[in-house]
Amino acid sequence: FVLEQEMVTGLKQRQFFLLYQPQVHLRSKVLLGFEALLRWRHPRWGIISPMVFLEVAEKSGFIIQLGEWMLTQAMREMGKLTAEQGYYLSVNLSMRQFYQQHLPELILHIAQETGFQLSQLTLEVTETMLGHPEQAARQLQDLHQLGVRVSLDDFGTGYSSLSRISHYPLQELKIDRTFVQQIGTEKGDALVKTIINLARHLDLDVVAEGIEKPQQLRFLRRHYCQAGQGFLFAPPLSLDDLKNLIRS
Ligand code: G
Ligand code: G
Ligand code: MN
Ligand code: NA
Repeated sequence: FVLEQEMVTGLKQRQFFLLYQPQVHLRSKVLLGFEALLRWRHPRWGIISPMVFLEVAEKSGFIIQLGEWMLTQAMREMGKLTAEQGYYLSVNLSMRQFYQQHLPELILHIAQETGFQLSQLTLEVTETMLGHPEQAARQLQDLHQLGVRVSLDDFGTGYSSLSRISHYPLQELKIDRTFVQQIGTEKGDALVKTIINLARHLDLDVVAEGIEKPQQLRFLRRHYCQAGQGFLFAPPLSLDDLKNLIRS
């Protein structure tokens, strides 16, 4: 309850902010876009990870407001960069936010207000979020109509049925970092190869997350994973740091 009150106050007092982690083309290392990652700078508790507060926000329903703020902030901050240079912006949706009835209208409205090109937007949803298959399919269709891309985040860690995944209008699979970390073991190699092949067969782009080691990068390249993100390239960056990186 305290946490919830603090979040409400925090949003009013502009304590939330976004970092952006670069996503690169693995063969050329060309910058493709970035994933927006939410942070909370609390006046007494310091910087708080979304792992700590998202669950509370989701349970209380505050995520709806916070999610709207996040979408607006990300599209406002990134509108110009993405339009001028063709970068993609990825944002994470939470469960409640995804099933919010008016999400497509909301996204359209924010895009119009901020001048953001929706063709440059990728929405990340997790497998767990697709638990209500009919509703999920309808929402994904409506989002698809807007021209946004949809990415299946944390792929392989949930329980989605493969046959269902192949019927959803998805454009991208993200290989969860727990699999990337297992590259170099027999099982890890097999899992990662399988996910890359699955993506290819379903005609989906594939992005590996949590790439930390050159050996992981080599493996992913060798098996034709197109894109990735991770500390090996760059951590989540402030907007200023991101702009400096792009200039350099
Ligand atoms: O950046 P970090 O590793 O701290 O993120 C932790 C988790 O929080 C990740 O699972 C990430 O997907 C999630 N997350 C980060 N930013 C957002 C956001 O804006 N909205 C939602 N729903 N989840 C986010
Ligand atoms: O679940 P999702 O993919 O949205 O989470 C992204 C999270 O991964 C962010 O919290 C980000 O800080 C974290 N992250 C990004 N790069 C790396 C990395 O190379 N290694 C690890 N361990 N975490 C990373
Ligand atoms: Mn993500
Ligand atoms: Na993930």
